[in-house]
Amino acid sequence: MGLIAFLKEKFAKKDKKVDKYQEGLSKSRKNFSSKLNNLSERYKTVNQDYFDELEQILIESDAGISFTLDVIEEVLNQSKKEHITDPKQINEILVDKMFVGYAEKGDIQNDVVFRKDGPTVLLVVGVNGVGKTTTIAKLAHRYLNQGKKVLLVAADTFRAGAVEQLTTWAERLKINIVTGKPESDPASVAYDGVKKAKEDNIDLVIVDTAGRLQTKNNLMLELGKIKRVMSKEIPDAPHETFLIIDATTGQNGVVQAKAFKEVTDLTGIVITKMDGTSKGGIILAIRDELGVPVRFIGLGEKMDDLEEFDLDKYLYGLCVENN
Ligand SMILES: Nc1nc2c(ncn2[C@@H]2O[C@H](COP(=O)(O)OP(=O)(O)OP(=O)(O)O)[C@@H](O)[C@H]2O)c(=O)[nH]1
Ligand SMILES: [Mg+2]
Repeated sequence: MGLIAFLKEKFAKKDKKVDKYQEGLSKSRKNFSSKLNNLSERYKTVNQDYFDELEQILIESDAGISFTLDVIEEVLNQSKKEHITDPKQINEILVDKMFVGYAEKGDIQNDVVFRKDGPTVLLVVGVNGVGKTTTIAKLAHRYLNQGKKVLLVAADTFRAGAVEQLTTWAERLKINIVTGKPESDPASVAYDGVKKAKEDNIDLVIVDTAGRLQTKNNLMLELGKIKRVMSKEIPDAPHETFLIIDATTGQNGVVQAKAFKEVTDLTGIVITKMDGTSKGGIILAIRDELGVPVRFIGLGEKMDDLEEFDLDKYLYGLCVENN
């Protein structure tokens, strides 16, 4: 059984979670899956033009040149080997290869990996406006629901309003927050945060950072300093570093991801605003370039609009029309 048939069977009985995915991915699906279907209807058998168009569809979905070329080559090879010329079958092979293309690039992991003793520290990084603070609130909400003690740390001391924004979320979530004075050193706030987390027996400390665009060198220095001071209180902190990428920024998101990966050890990616893009292939491009697992995706502005990234649901949402 091909992957499309498998996914249809798996998700035929709609549960709420799948629906949320499907709803959030509807713009991307319209763009990708309808083009795919349209293509297979225009051709009786596949030829080079067919593969060129297929390639174009993937690139237009922001799956990235390198991922696209690899996947198309795989499809081409399999179709030759098995003498497959039916466009519908080719499209099925394509989805199989997209699955493998993501899966083989590295680990698959969603939830924060909690330490057995002492607080787990999660550092959240990303450029301006991508959704860091909102994602932090969503993650706090998720882990509070799982019975964890969560502390927020507003190490974004750069932008006026940033501290208030996180404080408002902390109030809504009814949890504590550690803040510093405006323009104070982000590292000193981060230090105060992990210190308090130890004192209060916190399970998860989430550290918000400034999204200002800076040179690679400055970014490296700032993140390096934050890490250094935190690890004075909690060895190996941060245990997780999530990079937040805005799906609507397209290939620019890939450029950001590469830049951050060069200056810091990322353990996960969160792709936000998936609900606002028709180019959901961005997840494939980022995975291809970084190998880091996409841990969660943002599907809206509300506290519970965060879902674990699930490759099956994602491909079903992207590739299967009328689901
Ligand atoms: N539709 C949608 N909007 C989102 C999502 N995540 C965040 N947003 C919105 O994006 C905007 C920016 O979010 P913030 O959380 O303030 O982004 P930030 O990265 O903290 O921004 P800076 O602190 O200025 O760098 C807000 O209006 C959020 O509501 C999402 O998954 N979907
Ligand atoms: Mg922010």
